Amino acid sequence: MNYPIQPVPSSQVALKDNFWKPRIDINRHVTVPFGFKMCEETGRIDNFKIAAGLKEGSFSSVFPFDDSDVYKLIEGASYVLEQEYDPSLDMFLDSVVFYIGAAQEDDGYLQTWRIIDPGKPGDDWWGERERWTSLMHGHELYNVGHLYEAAAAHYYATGKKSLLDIALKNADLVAQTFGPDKSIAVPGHEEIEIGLIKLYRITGKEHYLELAKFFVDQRGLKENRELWGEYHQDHMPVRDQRKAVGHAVRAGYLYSAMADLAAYTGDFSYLPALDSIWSDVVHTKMYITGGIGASRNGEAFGAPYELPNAEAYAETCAAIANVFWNQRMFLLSGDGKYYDVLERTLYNGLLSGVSQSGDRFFYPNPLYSDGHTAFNYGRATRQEWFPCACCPSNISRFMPAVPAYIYGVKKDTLYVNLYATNTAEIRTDDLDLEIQQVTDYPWGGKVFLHIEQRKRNDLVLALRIPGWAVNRPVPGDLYVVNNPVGNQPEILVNGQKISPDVNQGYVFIGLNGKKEENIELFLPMEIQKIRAHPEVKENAGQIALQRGPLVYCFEEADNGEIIDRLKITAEDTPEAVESENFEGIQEIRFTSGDLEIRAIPYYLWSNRGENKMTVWFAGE
Ligand code: FUB
Ligand code: ZN
Repeated sequence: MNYPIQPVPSSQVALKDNFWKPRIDINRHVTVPFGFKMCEETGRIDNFKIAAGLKEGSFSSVFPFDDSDVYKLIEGASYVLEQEYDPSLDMFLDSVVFYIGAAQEDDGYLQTWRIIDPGKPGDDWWGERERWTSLMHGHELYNVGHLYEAAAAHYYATGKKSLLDIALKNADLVAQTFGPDKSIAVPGHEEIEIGLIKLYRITGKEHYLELAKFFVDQRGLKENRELWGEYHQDHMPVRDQRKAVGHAVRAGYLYSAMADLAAYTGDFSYLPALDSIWSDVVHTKMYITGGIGASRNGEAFGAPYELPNAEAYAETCAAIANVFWNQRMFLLSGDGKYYDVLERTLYNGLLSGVSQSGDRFFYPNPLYSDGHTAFNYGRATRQEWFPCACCPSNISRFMPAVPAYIYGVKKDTLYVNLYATNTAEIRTDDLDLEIQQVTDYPWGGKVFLHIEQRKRNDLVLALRIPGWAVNRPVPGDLYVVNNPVGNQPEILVNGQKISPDVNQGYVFIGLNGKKEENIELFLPMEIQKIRAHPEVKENAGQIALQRGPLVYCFEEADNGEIIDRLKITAEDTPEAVESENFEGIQEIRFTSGDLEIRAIPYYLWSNRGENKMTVWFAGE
């Protein structure tokens, strides 16, 4: 069993665009090396050396999940290697993998804080002296989930089994420990499930898949254990859950694992829960930026329509989890509504998590800042690192994976899900072709596609028509367009205009075996004024500006003190203009009274230090 739609892996997609490629290059040259440097400086790598007995010392960092940052960086570095080999990075990874292997106990156990000092316990984080007795907060299973994901990436990138063998040995220990006739427990932070499924995909060994299923199915079963409640999505069996609750990253990883289980086991009984939770999020709990997990209280989902702007949490990791989940929902269903959410999150609330320079980060991603309140763990702007460094390390592994979100394949159908200049090789049992995309998306809406079939097959090209291009910014009514644009998407096939019939967000174009085909897509790029559902009280009487997939915001650096007094009338006509401050960026300008107001894409904000900012402002 597998997902009916397969993503085309990054290794087959060569990005050549001016938007993602420079950012992926910065991730390669800055974010990944910087992350490893911070892991060295903060003792995260030393923890493995100390656990191995290769260095004197005590566990030197703050949280029990600090090992996971090293694993996430290895995952990111592996994708970097896969895209372009770098012998020095390969050797560096070998050295880190050596320390990880040296730290691993003989039976496969791996958790530096406990190996270094099993007497450390005492508070909530560290838990009890014995292994596996502090699963609620100790992150023993969370950490190794990231180890498994890193091992899979490292194996695919290098062909080496060094990290994979460490991961498998650990996973076998976990499988000997947990299960129906063994320890009945669940991880306090979901993540191991996704990792185990990756190990299953590599090895074909069913017990990894079964263990992932056990951990997911065990949640909320009160007959067997004391439940941990909503924060951990452990309040009722997962199939009965209908609302998004609790810690948003935990939830996003759980929902991703449920989608994986449906795909790989054929157990579709997870789907009613997934469908209903997804609607709950998208219709009532998601920011216009795609950010989720609005509440600072527990980094968690709030009540429906509880979407504060200044206090928004919208953690970068939760945006990443939202993308993971929505891609899986698309791969299961072929429905473009999932890509509408994915694209919104990707270009806005996820990309905002990393600075243009690649070495400054947001943990929360608010939609308003007064320029002073220290919303970002001690500062009112981006920070270079956090004691809890989950977001920077997550960004480092996410960015190089972006090319894998562009295409999907199902038998003779090629889905084009995201638009960016690239060349991709598609080789499956049914298809053998090269596709070229040329576009300046997200700044312009024209996309040129050239397809060259090496083996002439019937081919169906599924072109995604983003919801925003037909005045539907999100599935549902949480956000609507105040000034619906008249222009509709247009498509030309070999110069002939066709009438696009949009089905589940796609136009399906049958291409009957011609060697070469040219397709042109025109998406209307008018500026849209977006209004929130009336139940989002904070946004009453306000609008946000969007152009293409990008949500815009106003910064003090461009507009001075008037940020809190901005207003746009129905007659004001904002225009997209080349920015003078950010190269290659289209900003939005309009005149209010005698003032010229400027908006920049939300993801770019706070690249100029502490600064007032707002997404929503008075208007119609
Ligand atoms: O608990 C591990 C990670 O730290 C979570 O995913 C983040 O939300 C942060 O709390
Ligand atoms: Zn995070």
